[in-house]
Amino acid sequence: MRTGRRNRGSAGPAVLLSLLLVTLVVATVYVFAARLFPAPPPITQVAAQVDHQYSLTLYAAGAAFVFAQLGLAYAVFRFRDRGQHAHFTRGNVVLEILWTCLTALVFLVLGILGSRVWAAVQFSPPAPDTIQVEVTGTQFVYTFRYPGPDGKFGRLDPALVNAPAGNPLGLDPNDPAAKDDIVTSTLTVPVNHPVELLLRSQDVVHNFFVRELRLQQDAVPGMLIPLHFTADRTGRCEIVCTQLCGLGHYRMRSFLNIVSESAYEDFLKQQAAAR
Ligand SMILES: [Cu+2]
Repeated sequence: MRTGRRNRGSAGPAVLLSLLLVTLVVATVYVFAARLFPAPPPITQVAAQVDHQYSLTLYAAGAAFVFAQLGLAYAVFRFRDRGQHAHFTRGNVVLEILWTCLTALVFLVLGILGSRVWAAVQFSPPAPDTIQVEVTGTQFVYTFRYPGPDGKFGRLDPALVNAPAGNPLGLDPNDPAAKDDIVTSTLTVPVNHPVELLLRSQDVVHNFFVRELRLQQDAVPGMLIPLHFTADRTGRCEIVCTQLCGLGHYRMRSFLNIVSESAYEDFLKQQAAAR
């Protein structure tokens, strides 16, 4: 009878694999705990709520990840081949039900908490004194339009779009409401003042993303998508496009300047004078 040492598996591979798993867990936890790639500080109340929600999700998912991977490392080592007979198990129904319900519960709670933050952006109407700015994505630039002193956006005609001639949006010169519209290549807004962006696209799907706002929204051709925020500090943030919108996608970016109320008024006057 061939039994004993010759059939017994070596402990080496099991030990190595367990150690590899433990090392990966430690390295992953370190990357997050040491904040190696921190996000810039949030500049709106909603952004701070998003961060809080993100931390909750990260802690819940992180705990599950650590337990699952350490459990795996333990199982690999503990149940390695020692020449014993393999065991067949049909599992444990009670345990299966328990951890399925537990996982569902974690998902539900995180989902319900997160939906409140999401709804604060998507479902709440902007305040009455909100400043509206239209944001147009075009391969591969952003163009911003302010309605001007009349508070009305003028008519756009796709047939009139001519960026080299200084009319990137196709403003209709025959529409009186279009006469005072201000078109810029960067976005300037006042601090502590609600702003509503109206996102549109001239060609393909783009995505408006500002890390400091924790806001990311697709701009879809044929749709006007509103997005509102109130920045609580002045500064300059990068606006990027996060949809792979073509070969020049990598250079599609602009800036969001958050300035004081008086600097904002000056900005509007300057732009109006430059028209
Ligand atoms: Cu784009």
